[in-house]
Amino acid sequence: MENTKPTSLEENEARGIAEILSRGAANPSEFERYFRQINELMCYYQCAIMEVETKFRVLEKQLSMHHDKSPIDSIQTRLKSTASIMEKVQRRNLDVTSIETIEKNIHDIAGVRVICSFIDDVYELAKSFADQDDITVLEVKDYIKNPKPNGYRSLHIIVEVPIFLKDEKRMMKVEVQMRTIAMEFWSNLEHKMRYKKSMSEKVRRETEDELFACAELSAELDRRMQEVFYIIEND
Ligand code: 0O2
Repeated sequence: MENTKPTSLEENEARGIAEILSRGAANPSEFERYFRQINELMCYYQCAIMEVETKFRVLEKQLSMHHDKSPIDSIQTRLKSTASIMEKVQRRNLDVTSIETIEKNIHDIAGVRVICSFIDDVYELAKSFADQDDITVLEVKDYIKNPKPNGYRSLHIIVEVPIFLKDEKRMMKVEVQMRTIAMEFWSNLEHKMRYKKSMSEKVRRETEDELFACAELSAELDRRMQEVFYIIEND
């Protein structure tokens, strides 16, 4: 393992991967091949993120020209860390040493989050995006129409998008999360609580109840703000 020299991966991530792979007793040359392949794969996912972000930027440009307002508040992108990809692959009892298995089974390595002011903007943009002829929709989870039991709301779309490399076209999976500013506000706070390890069970339960109540209030706010918007628009 000491002979293995990872190239662009973060040192501690590389060490984590090496540690996981070592359980499968891979030899140094296999490590090197693996690091090279996973770096390459991450680079392709980064390209797919750029493609999807550009598609939303183009839609934003066109729609803001016509409606005199931007339907998009912000776009966030993230590439899942290799350490958390490994962790997810292991959790599902899949083979961490197989790049093909990772690519086939982990759908949220590339993530694009589109945050809109209004719910109708979320659906309008989602439709325009999904209807593009180089986009293949693999899965839609509508947590706006069907919120999670904890109150989580967001529209998730897993798509395949082509990236054009020097000599090949490659289809890459991207998870697109679309939500309103209010949903994003809620989700960030809930995420913070989820990763807080020191909370007592009692406080956690109370906080979850409070967060659920906030999610309902926030959904009501989204509905009413949408109505106010239409009143202003049509007056
Ligand atoms: P992170 O750190 O944001 O990447 P899967 O991803 O398919 O294994 P699942 O639950 O079937 O798992 O997918 P789902 O429901 O589409 O959720 C995937 C992502 O949505 C999560 O990624 C979160 O980003 C977000 N999400 C889903 N449920 C919640 C929730 O209850 N609260 C918050 N704050 N976010 C949620 P990760 O990998 O869990 O996390």
